Amino acid sequence: MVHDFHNSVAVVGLGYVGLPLALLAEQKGFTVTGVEASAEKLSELKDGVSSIDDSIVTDNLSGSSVYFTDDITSVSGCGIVIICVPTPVDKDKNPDLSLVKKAAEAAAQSMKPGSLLVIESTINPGVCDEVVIPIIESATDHVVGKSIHIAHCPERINPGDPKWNVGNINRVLGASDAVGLEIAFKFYGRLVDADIMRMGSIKEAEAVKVVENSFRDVNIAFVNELAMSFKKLGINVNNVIDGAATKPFAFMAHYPGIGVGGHCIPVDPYYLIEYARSNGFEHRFLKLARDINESMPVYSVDLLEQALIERTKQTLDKVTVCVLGLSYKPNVGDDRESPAHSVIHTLKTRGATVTTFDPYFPKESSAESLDDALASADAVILVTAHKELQSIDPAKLGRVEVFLDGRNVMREKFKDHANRITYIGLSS
Ligand code: SAJ
Repeated sequence: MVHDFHNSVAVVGLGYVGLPLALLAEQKGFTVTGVEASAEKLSELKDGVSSIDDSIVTDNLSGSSVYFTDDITSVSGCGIVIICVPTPVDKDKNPDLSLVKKAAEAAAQSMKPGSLLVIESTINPGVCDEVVIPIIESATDHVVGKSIHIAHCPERINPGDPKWNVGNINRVLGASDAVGLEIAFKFYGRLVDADIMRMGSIKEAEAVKVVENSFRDVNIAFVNELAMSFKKLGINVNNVIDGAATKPFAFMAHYPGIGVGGHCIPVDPYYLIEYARSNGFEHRFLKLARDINESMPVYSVDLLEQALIERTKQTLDKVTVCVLGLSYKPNVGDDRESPAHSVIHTLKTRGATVTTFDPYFPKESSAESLDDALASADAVILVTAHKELQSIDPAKLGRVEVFLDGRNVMREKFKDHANRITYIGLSS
């Protein structure tokens, strides 16, 4: 083990990004301090407990010697301090940097000369240079690039992914100065068994993350628009995408759905849109992609209502609709920016009675079980393709007459029930 100042590492924010990072660093021989503001989470961590679905946490939390604390001044003994706090958007989709700013200022006030502050939280280009560094230099005697170094290494955690984790995902790195870049490069080189690309500046590193996630958002918007178009043309867009994906180069399959949720994809484009706008450029394409993806929940409810009227002559204000799934993606319990919220709001606004069920959200579900949620339903909307929800048997759907499959995963199951239930997939 290298006994030097940069062998002591602090991680600020112990969520799905920070906790696996802290535990992996400990496994790699670093002395690790974990700073967590939530008293409840801190108490669980001290008891070796966490609800974070990540193999590194599952394998290493119990018996770990990470020093868990809520006292950010404890970073004073660490040569490397890594900030992994949330960077959400507010209700008007404006970036909210408040947690990053607070953590950076508090940490820097305790950090010693020669130490390195790394931000892993997703931030837009310009945040380090124009927000974080000025805050640090006005709140402390530090001179960034001299007494303290700043780097950005955007997190790339994919929640629930059994293959990719903080230990094996390639990373990009930008820093305020050459010394800081090398300290960071050495640290991540020891931490991860993957490639570390040194960018030309902190701004380039910040841009990588918002670009990779905006790339995904626009590709999803592309297939969502195709789905709406092909619905009119009587073409199954998923089959067409699968056909296009047989091309071994220059095509990357994405699939239409009832909406784009999560803490990354629907959020990160707004960081770039807002920063570019404040510098005189309008990202029309990124904004259009966001508008298309944000329109999918209402588009799906419209499809449901049309099918209900055709089959039962009833509008939504006359029926009970069961919404299945609150999470933004399958087999995880995370409802941040989930399209389920917009689907439920739209149904209620149109007068429908709504029941909900998500096995990962027992308390938030209106029914205690899937059967209870379905018992009184005249129609169903599947928002999340949890494996438990895909086990539904169409023959046991009681009086359900319309089933809208927001993730296009159950067409096969319903093909022999058309006499009783109108099945609608988004893909055709
Ligand atoms: N979605 C679609 N169609 C698609 C893919 C996704 O509608 O073809 C929807 C999902 O249903 C979900 C949302 O988009 O509601 C986001 O899905 P996601 O698979 O991108 O899941 P995330 O938010 O966990 O994205 C993470 C991101 N990782 C990081 O930001 C570090 C993202 O960059 C990854 O590309 C993604 O995982 C991944 O590849 O799984």
